[in-house]
Amino acid sequence: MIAFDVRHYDSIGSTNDEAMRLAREGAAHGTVVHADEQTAGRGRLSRRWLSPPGNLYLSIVLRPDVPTARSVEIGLVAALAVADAVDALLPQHVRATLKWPNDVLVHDGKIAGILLEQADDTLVVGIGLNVLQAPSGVSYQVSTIVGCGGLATVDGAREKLLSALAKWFGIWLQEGFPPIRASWLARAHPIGATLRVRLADRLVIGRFAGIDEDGALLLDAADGRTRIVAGDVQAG
Ligand code: BT5
Repeated sequence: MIAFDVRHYDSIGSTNDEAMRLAREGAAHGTVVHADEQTAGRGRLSRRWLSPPGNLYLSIVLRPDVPTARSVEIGLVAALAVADAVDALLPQHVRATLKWPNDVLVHDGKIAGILLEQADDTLVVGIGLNVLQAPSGVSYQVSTIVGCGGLATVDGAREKLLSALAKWFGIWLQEGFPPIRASWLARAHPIGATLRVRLADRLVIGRFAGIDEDGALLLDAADGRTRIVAGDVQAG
C-alpha cells in the first residue's frame, strides 16, 4: 500500500518540476504534488499541457525498488489506474480506452495524459485529467468527465485516482507485468487495427500486434514486425 502525502498548491508552473525538486530533497515514495492550475504544464517532447483551473494536475514521487528499465511498465500501470478512476466517475455504459503509450480516451477524445520523468532511482509520474474544463486550442478532440455525463469534483477525482493507482501499483509489484499487460490490452486498440505511428524521423503505418513483455508497441508493417519504444500513435 502506498501512503500518499498530498501537498496542495493553488497555482504552480509544473507539478512534475515541483515533485522532482522535492524528490531531490529526499521526498518519500508516495509524495504527491497537486495544483489547481499550472502555468507551464508539460506534455512529452516539450509539448504543452493546457492546465486551466477545474481539472486535476498532480505528480507522484515513486521510488520503486526495481530496475529503472521497468519504468515504461509504470506508465502503463498509471494509465490503467486513470482509466479505472475515469470509469468510476462516468455513467455506467461509458468506458475509457487506452492509446499507446499512456493516453486515456473517452469517446475518442483525450481525457488524460501521463508524463513519466526519471532521475536516478526516483520516478515522477505526472497526470493531467480533464474534469470540468475542456481546454481550447488543442489540435485534436478532447474530453472531460463532466462533458461525458460524469459527476465529479477535482478532489473527488484525485481520491479515486490515488486509490486506483495504489491498487494497480500493488498488483504490479506482487505479480509483475503480465497482468498489467493483459488488462492494458483489454482496453486498447483492437489487435489488427491500422495504426499510424509518428517516430522522431518518420511515420510508420501498420497493424497493431500488441505490446511485448517490456511494454513496447508491436506493429506489423509492410517490411515486417517493428518494435517501437517511443512514438505517437495517430488516428488509424
Ligand atoms: C501528455 O503529453 O499527454 C502528458 C501530459 C501530462 C500532463 C501532466 S499535468 C500534471 C503533470 N505536470 C506537468 O507539467 N505535466 C504532467 P503528450 O502525449 O505529449 O500530449 C501533449 C498534447 O496533448 C499537446 O500537444 C496537446 O495537443 C494536447 N493537450 C494539451 N493539453 C491538453 C489537455 N488539457 N487535454 C487534452 N489534450 C491536451
